[in-house]
Amino acid sequence: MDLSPLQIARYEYTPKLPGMLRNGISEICVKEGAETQSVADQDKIKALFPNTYGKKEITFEKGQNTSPAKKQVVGVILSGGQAPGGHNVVCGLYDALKATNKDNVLLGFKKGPDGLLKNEYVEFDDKFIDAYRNTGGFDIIGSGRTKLETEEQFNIVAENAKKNGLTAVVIIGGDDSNTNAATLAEYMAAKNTGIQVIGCPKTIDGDLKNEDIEASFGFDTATKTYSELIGNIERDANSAKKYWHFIKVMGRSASHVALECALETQPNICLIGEEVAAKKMSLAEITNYIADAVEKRGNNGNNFGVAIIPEGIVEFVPEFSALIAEINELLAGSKTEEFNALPTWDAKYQFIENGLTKEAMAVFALLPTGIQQQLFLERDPHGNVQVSLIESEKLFSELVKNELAKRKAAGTYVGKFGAQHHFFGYEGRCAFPSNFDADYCYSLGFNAFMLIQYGYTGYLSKVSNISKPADEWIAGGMPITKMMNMERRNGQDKPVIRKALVELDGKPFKYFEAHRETWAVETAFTYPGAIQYYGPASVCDLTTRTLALEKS
Ligand code: FBP
Repeated sequence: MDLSPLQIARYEYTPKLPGMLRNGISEICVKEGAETQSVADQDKIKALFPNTYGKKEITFEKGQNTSPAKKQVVGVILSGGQAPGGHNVVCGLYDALKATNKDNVLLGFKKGPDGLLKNEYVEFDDKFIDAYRNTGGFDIIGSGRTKLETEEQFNIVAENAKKNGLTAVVIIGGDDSNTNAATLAEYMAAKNTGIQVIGCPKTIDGDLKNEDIEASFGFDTATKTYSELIGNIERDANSAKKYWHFIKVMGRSASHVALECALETQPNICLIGEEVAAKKMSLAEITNYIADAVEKRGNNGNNFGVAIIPEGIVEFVPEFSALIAEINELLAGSKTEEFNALPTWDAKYQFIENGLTKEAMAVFALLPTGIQQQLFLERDPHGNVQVSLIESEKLFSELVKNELAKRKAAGTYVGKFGAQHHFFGYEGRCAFPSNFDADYCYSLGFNAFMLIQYGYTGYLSKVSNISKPADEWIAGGMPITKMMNMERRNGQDKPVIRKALVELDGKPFKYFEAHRETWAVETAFTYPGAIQYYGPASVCDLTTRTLALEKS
């Protein structure tokens, strides 16, 4: 058997398009809305994007297709981390392109931006595309994290595009990749290349969203996958009644993934990085917050529970970020070699103690030895601590264990504490896309081609009203510059798409906040189970709780 039964079944699935795109290509017309402005720093963004700034929002409608009949040769890349549904963006793009003119060509550039720079691509045909319909992963052409941002890179991309007769490039990526898409679009327009650039909003992290983009694709499937696993662990915890499970979930800095999983599974604890930052919580305060729940439950005879920890949590703890900054300084330049040459951990500890300020050392001393050593082992190519690799699930369970030992000695805690650790990230990034992601992604790709066909550039493919059934979805496009502001990056002010962190006055967080005290002490677990692809829409076509609450 070469294919799994589900794979075969998913090939047959027909993704749902927004109602207005369902009448056939000849009946899709465009309606232009108001001119746009960037979310902040309008003068600066306008000056940096003179050719693509201020363009109009557009929506598609049923009506006579009036787009020019020219042959299109489109190049597409997948950029950044995998997210379920990427293949369907390519399939939707391909189907719209071929339905418009069978001589149109779609080239898939390999391994992300590198493919455009090295001119490595495949030409898609029906057989190629059919093997990837409704499947997870980015293996169709691969992905990469090279940033497309320098003039030199743009020159190479333009040269390669010209060589292949490209009329447009589609960049499927997150906030950084789409920022680069906007810059590339501006470059192509300024040089009068005639090459259009369109972006599609991808990332499981859920942090590419704003008043126009209701959700990035992949967030739905990834969080459903993690929630299934967390629900299974909750059942196990509630069956065995002997472990506290500390579960770190991916999502980079923002805590959208953790929050969505908490809304789906009602764990005892879920930390939210943005709240930790807003309240300037210390490691001790976070530890006490978790230990309080463990103590209450343990004293009631419930020596088990589940705590969700967002990947980016430690960056939000002010004293921890200060410590990381000092460690980066301490090991700058040749000092790393000096440190590495020290023969024992004791000697290294001495070096650290001599080099850190008293405040930073006090935080460092609190950490379990394993985490202390991790901070000096895992460095990125620039010599910085890789914060996302810190095993924060182990960090907090260790700190809680130490705190509980004190409480036991003081006689306030009478329970038992045993911990298990998990990290869920890669498990969810290439899952078969949920029906929602399969439909949304296919629509984004189809829509991206309609934007190309109507001559737009520097736009993000936009499908909105997505908390409703697909026939009510609204297809269109939004100038990427509308989502941009100036931010400090590597010591320079740069125009970037504004990243969306969890809003503490938003409905998803408010709902969580209103329930978490009960969830902390009671066993209120909910078990979402596996993603369902076939069956009633009430089970199979559900959007995330985050989206449902935001739109409620
Ligand atoms: P994108 O922002 O590129 O979509 O990537 C998301 C992500 O899955 C993060 O949640 C995670 O921190 C990171 O990628 C992991 O990256 P890598 O695949 O390079 O290990």
